[in-house]
Amino acid sequence: MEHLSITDPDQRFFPESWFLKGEGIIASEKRMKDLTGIFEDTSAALSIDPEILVYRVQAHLPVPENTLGGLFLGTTTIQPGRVGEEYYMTRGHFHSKSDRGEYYWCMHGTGMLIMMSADRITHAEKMFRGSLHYINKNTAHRVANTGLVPLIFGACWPSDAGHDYKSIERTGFSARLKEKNGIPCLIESRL
Ligand code: PAN
Ligand code: ZN
Repeated sequence: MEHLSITDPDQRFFPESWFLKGEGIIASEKRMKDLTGIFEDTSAALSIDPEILVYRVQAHLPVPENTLGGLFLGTTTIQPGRVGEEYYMTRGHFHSKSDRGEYYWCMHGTGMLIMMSADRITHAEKMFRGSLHYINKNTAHRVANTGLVPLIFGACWPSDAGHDYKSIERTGFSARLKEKNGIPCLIESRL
């Protein structure tokens, strides 16, 4: 970068779709076949086309993973849908460096941010266009789309946080978000 230079940004997003474009932006997708074991109702999960898209993530990673002092920014789009009584949702994770927090903010649709502390206390915050969420350190987090349209949210997290999916694969969250009588409710998990 030259002294006194004025340049265009290397990245941008499109406010209508929140699509990110530019240098250093990566994308990933999770289809039903990638989410084995995430939903409680395994026979309902098996009855859904394994190629169905559940969510897509785009992220801007300006520095290498594990860099201390940098930030990453992502957008996640979760399709509407259900597996049995559960809504389409992200896998959920703790951060590998468990004392790293994160911000989420909702840009489109409605959903629920489900958070679980290290001592397995689980609660949820409602997500809607304009909702802002601070995820504390040592807190597992996942998002469910409770609405009928795609849920789009942004995320910003430290570049040295990392993602620990194994703990959730092993022991899950202590509660699941299920639709009961048309209403999303947190229900104690079966072990
Ligand atoms: C988010 C999540 C994203 C997808 O960017 O990674 O919503 O969820 P899973 O990673 O649980 O599949 C974030 O929390 N980053 O730290
Ligand atoms: Zn995270």
